[in-house]
Amino acid sequence: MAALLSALDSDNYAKNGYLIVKKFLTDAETNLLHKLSMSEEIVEKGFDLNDQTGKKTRLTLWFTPGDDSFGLMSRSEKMIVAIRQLLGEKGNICHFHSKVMQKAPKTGGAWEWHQDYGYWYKNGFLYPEAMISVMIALTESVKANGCLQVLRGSHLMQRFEHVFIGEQQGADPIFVEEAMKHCELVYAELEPGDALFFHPNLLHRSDANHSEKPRWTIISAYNLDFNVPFREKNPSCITPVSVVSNAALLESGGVLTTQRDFLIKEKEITLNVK
Ligand SMILES: O=C(O)CCC(=O)C(=O)O
Repeated sequence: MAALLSALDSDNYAKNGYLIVKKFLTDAETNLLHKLSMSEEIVEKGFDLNDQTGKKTRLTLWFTPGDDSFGLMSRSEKMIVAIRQLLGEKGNICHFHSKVMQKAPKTGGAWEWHQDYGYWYKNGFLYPEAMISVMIALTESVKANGCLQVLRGSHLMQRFEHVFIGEQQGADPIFVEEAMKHCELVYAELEPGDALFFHPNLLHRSDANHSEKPRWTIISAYNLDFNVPFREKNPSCITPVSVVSNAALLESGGVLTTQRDFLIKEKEITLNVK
């Protein structure tokens, strides 16, 4: 498979802990996924997480990447090629989970400073370097509607202690304060179709959505199969993905499978399976 990222992209990811790829999805692909993400089936399978002020952010999370349009996107050749370039050749690429993040206008809540590996460590994954997240903007995601903020280069500080802050797990605030003295705060603004690849130890957060516009994204998380977690019961994260062509997403015409292994809040959220 041909390389998607340049050597400079890979260097920037290693140095900064994140990489923005503009127009990773075409407008047609983005519109298709955006429409599906607003369907009753997806919204209804989601759950709310309260931020500290009581504002809610809604997410719908599933593990196995199926044959529907979301699964075809997360298994597409361009996605897997890019991840291979960033994670290297040490193992086969597996899909841990994907989630549709729904930040409603005016009411969508904030996310505390955290590292994804703050959660995933507790699932028993031992090798953060074998993991990565990819956020794709389905709507514009900018400062006004609560885009992701990152501390550039903070992944090099390794994992911080995470504690429950309301319903979310946040990195120890004293350490975050210190990290902010060393790292530049970047608002990772995205246009629809742009992708943000980020390292599991990158500190990130987002503000509530105070604007009139929704902020919808999808985040897919991946793992290399040698990184076998000792507390995660869903096998998706150690099952190599079956790669599909880039054309498959549009060819699907917008298909949704509701027979999925969705995360249900009541049962599992307290086990750190975000
Ligand atoms: O969607 C957001 O603004 C933040 C999401 C996030 O930080 C995460 O899923 O790890």
